[in-house]
Amino acid sequence: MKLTTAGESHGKALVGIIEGLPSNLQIDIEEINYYLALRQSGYGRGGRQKIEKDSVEIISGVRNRLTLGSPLAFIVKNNDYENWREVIAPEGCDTDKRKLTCVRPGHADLTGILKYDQTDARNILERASARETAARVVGGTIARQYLKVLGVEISGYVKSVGNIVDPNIYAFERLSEAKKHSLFMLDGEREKEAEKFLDKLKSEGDTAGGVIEIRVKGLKSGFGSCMQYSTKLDALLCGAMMSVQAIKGVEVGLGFAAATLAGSKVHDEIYYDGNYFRKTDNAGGIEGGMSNGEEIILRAAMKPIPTLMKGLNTVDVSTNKPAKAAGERSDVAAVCAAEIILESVVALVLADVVSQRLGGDNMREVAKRYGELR
Ligand code: EPS
Repeated sequence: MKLTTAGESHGKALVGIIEGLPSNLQIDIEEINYYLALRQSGYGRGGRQKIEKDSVEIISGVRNRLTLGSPLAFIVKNNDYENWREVIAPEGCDTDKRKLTCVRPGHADLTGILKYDQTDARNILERASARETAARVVGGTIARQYLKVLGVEISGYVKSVGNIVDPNIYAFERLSEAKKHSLFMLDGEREKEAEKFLDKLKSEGDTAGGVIEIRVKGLKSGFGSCMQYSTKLDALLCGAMMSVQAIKGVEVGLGFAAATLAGSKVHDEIYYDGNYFRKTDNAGGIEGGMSNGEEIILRAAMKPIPTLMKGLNTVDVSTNKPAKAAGERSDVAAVCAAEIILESVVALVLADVVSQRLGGDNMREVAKRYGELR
């Protein structure tokens, strides 16, 4: 199962095509719109989110809310296009307007204009922008609906904003509460502290990142493979998480902390009571590149957003003179958006490995084959 996306940040729309969906999967459009709205939410978002009210329009592959087994195509319109038409329209526009030459450190601007032989970083940033992730949330929610039929659920929360860290460990069942919080944090006191921290950064024209934890419950053992490096489940999940804009680090289970401990404190000992089980899950549900049936635990570190209202030192590439980087409007933090996007890309990877292992042209076959697994 594969998702391809297209679309620029201020273009007409974001577009996606999902190939490899079996027939007769029930598509819940309200749920897709719910996750699209969540991706736009969260304390610290900028003015753009007041302009957009994302909702999906399915173009093909679904009839009467059931997939047909054909490619599923969809669009998410950009309301802001009306304000940008004269700057960006494919049919012809004024490319001298809204030119961006004071390239932003930390963004794709400089390397992109050199690589693609451009003089205006708008031709780069429009696609590099995290606006693209709305399409991944649509695809990810459809993948989530496929997984849910098999009893696989994905959830998560924000573990830290800047250096305000929630050290608590939560049961999977509690994680869904996070979506009701302003920063998707489960610790109310720390969340208030984080809001104040973001207010201060906003007044200074600065930005922040954070750490997001994603968990998966209900995936049976044996997804992914130890037989070829390119099919290892942890590699696929970490690669997908790193592909989300601004993600700079990922870990599985104990992750980096495992490197500081003795082996006897790290590896999850094995017991049998009719079924194999563990008393700990330091491996984060993945051993040898395969799911081991325990909860999958993933964390991602998001860097601070690279568009700063105060503008970092840079070079104006039209003159090569020192300048302040462009900063028209910006989110102060987008950790809630990242949480939803990370859940979505995890869903896409898992739906893909499940469909590779089980095949199945229709959902009845998929569910039967999954049910027969040990
Ligand atoms: C982004 C810059 C901002 C963000 C945008 C990502 O957009 P604008 O330049 O229009 O103010 O709001 O994210 C979204 C539009 C979105 O929907 O997530 C960037 O440079 O990456």
